[in-house]
Amino acid sequence: MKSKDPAVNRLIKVAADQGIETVWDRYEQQKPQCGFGELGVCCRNCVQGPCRVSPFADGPRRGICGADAHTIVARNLVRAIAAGTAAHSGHAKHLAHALHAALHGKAPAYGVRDEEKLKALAAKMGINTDLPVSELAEELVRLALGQFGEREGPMPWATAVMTESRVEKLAGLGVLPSGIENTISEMLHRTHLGVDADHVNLLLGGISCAVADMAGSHIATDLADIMFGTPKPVVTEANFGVMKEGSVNIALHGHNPVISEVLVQVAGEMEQDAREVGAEGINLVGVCCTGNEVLMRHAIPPLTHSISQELPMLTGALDAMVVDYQCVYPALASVAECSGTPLVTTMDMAKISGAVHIDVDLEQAREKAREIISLALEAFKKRQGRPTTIPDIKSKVVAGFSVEAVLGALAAVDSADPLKPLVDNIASGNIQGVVLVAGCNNVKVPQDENFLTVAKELAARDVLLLATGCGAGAYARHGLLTPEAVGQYAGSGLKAVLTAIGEAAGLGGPLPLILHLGSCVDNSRAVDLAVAVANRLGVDVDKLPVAATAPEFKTEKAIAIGTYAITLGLPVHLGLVPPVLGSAEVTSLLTSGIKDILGGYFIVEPDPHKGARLVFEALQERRRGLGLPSREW
Ligand code: BF8
Ligand code: SF4
Repeated sequence: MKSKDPAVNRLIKVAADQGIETVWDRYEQQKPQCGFGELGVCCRNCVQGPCRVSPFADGPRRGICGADAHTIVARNLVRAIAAGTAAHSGHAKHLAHALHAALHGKAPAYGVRDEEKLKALAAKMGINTDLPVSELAEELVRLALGQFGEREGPMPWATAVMTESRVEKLAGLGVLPSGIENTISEMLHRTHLGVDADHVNLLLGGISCAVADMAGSHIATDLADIMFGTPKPVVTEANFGVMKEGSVNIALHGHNPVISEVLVQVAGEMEQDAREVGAEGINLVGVCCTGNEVLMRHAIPPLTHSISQELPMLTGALDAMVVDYQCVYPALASVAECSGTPLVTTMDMAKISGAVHIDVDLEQAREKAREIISLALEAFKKRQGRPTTIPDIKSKVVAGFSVEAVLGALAAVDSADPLKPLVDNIASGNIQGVVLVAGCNNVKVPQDENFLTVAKELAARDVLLLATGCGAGAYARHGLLTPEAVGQYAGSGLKAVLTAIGEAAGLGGPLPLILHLGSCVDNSRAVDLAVAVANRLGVDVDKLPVAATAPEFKTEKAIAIGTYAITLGLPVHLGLVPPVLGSAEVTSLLTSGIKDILGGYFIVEPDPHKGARLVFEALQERRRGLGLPSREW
């Protein structure tokens, strides 16, 4: 089985019937995958290599320069964290540049849309909030851009978002980053041939880089909220059934809302143009994290996620796939060629050969968006009279749970102390703990299977679930982001709490079973919630019954996020084995030794039932530590 999503399976069959290759075919072609790579013991960091260290006694124990398995595994891991950090923080920097350009009259499509968030954030960062909005925004952007290069002293976007005791702990370990890009650069330096050859020291460097990743992700969330609005609960539908044969269907894919926000605005203005080509209208749909961004702020329906991204074109009804960057498979260009759907790349740093490239620069963003949508209108005209295959499968979705929205709902129960209902219910055991389900789909796992299993196991045991990224997308497509799913899957305690909060907040029923916090940079929202609860209780995050799981993770970004989560003190379950087993020392440090240092640690368990159980037991250990009643699995 390739996917648990019936719509995806139907389109995989269409691909097979048409002889179009997909990610699942290419995975088969790659088998057997290289065992050295899987263990993390392959090094290509210089041209004397590639070297690989053998896990067997009779094979080579060191690379040509003498690097041992521990060094090679740690170097590879740390490079992955650095790459993930570069991706999240590059995304943040684009937002900062867009806001900066807007403030200087050079990006007319952009500006400050959420003054309240701007003021709240400025206050958190120690900026005088009496300034007029434009000056306040200017100060904040300057501070944000100042997080990237080398700076004196720690970064406020790292220290202001953690508990004080965590800041002290990380300062004591010497792992507070001195600037996001400075830290990324240092990790590339340290992993060059002949620099850092102490795996513990390398991993500490990786932890510092992961803190930089958290800061970069946080900047991305904060600036997107300020520029485009802080999400509030929205209701829509997900999966292929949201495509409309008679409309101009445009998929927005990638990560950065800088491009997609303008497309949303301009599409709204071009409805009449669509009718003139015989369409009922323009139907925007989302893929991956750009899809999450526009879902959270504009209720744009999420279509599909991660490994199934090639399939929308096979419906014969997609009129453009517009991509920005990250997690965009190059394979889309070949499918576009077969299906005739325009694939449009929009950023000069992320082109795909075979795609149409229209650079959506800040100065002319609206004009460029118009050009892109016009391409889709042309494609719509051309496809008239051709058959389409749109799987008629869709689920209701309730999304849009920013921290502000969550606190807003809780405030309906206790306006003086919004966190009290949450904390009280955790203490009583109605809620056994809180688990963030994050990360990607991975072709090595039947799509969504681990996500579904982990959520059902934990919800039945009264664990409150939060989701981001393609994990949230999986839950959207399977109907778990709904109040209806509460009746079906929640344990009695969780059900009572979600119902009481939902009713107090005027929703006329429970909150959804799982709260969709947003894209992967929006894991920063989960950090804020955990830190708020920790501060409310006067303990550090590593004492809370809070954990994370990435049951189908794939990317370097996911590795960076997992590492910052353990750095904050969370147990983090991984549903695939990361490439570290080639070093017993690195493996044992990440899964147990580090617990004594940070409180957080990785739990690696590919079986999702067992993974859920281990996460639940980690929550129970924390509950016992706080003197709260605990439960057996
Ligand atoms: O940033 S969950 S496959 S789309 S990396 Fe990518 Fe993974 Fe999806 Fe979003 Ni996150
Ligand atoms: Fe081999 Fe060392 Fe070069 Fe890596 S850095 S490829 S282990 S010689």
